[in-house]
Amino acid sequence: MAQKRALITGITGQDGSYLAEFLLEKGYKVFGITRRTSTPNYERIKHIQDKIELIPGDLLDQQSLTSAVIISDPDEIYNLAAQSFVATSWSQPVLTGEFTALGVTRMLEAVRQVKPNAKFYQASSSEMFGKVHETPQKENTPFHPRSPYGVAKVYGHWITINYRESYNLFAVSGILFNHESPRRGLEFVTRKISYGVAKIHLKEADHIVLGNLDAKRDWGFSGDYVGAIWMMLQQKEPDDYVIATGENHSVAEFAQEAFNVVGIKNWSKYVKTSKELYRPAEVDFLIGDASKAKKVLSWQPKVSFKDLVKMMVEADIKLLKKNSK
Ligand code: NAP
Ligand code: G4F
Repeated sequence: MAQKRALITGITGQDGSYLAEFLLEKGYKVFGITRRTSTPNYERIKHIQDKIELIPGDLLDQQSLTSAVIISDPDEIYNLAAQSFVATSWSQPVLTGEFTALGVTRMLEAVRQVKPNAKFYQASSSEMFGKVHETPQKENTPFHPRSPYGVAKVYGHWITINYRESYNLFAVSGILFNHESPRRGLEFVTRKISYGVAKIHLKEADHIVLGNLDAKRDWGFSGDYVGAIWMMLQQKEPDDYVIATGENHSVAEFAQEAFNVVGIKNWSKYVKTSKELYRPAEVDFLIGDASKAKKVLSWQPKVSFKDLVKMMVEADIKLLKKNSK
């Protein structure tokens, strides 16, 4: 059988790096789109860089996306690239719309024009549920986004379904709840906490400043979630799936568990809060129902909340020790 070919946008990001590893293990030829930066940003993929092919491109530039599809001639396309930080979407709402909403249409146009029989995955988000209309949230729960990011993701979700219905593309959307790892960006709350706790443990800092400690999220492990993404493209019929653990925890609980890893029980002594980190409109409570993915894709998460927190704190302690040498 011919070697399968995959094109990943957002390959330098958290999920892109785990997905590239996953596909290489399955024997794929992996291509990734990277945008031009003055300093290369390949930290998450440097261990596999000699095994993948990087193609320059940007979600803002139709021509580069079309060229990337021509060059890679993919069987499967994973559209993971986005302006993915919710807080930034209020300070850069137009850019967020260009990347996270219209960027999806640009990718779909490239697929439609160059390789309409390729399978296409869109990275949709539980942020689309926002001010939740039902609990737990599933595939047909109404959307009520609470940020320019969430609004852009709703557009990306529906344009994917629209291209499926208009042009008969195999285009699917994965509605993924929060997923984390030691490769998570430092601005997201879980990594901010794991990195902060590691610094406090190594006596490089004495506190962390956070925003809303009461928000609850359904946190899973990114390494588990890329398997579900791949499974969606292996189905006979295109369809959309919620991917989640079915368990949620508050930011305070995450912090408590992280301090617990380094033996600190009175965790609140080390956490300050700042109103400046509160969002103009908050998503208070997310918890997903992934029973469709369990039934159809035979997917379920492997890493528990406790193990995820431990993995992240231990990785940050190791990283800080290495950097101080
Ligand atoms: P991430 O770590 O922030 O990675 C985002 C990727 O997008 C990076 O590779 C980034 O490249 C790339 N990118 C951004 N703007 C671009 C542009 N204009 N042109 C080309 N590439 C661009 O995000 P992630 O956590 O891996 O998430 C992957 C996707 O899943 C995103 O679409 C996110 O919105 C969505 N999602 C994530 C979660 C989650 O909990 N992680 C949950 C639901 C949905 P640079 O390295 O150059 O910045
Ligand atoms: O870690 P966060 O920034 O992630 P958020 O907003 O849930 O978004 C992530 O998950 C989405 C899936 O639901 C993805 F689509 C999206 O791309 C991204 O990966 O914030 C989580 C919660 C929020 O309620 C926030 O208000 O933590 C609260 N929080 C409290 N203190 C904080 C902080 N968030 C950040 N980033 N930094 C804080 O200091």
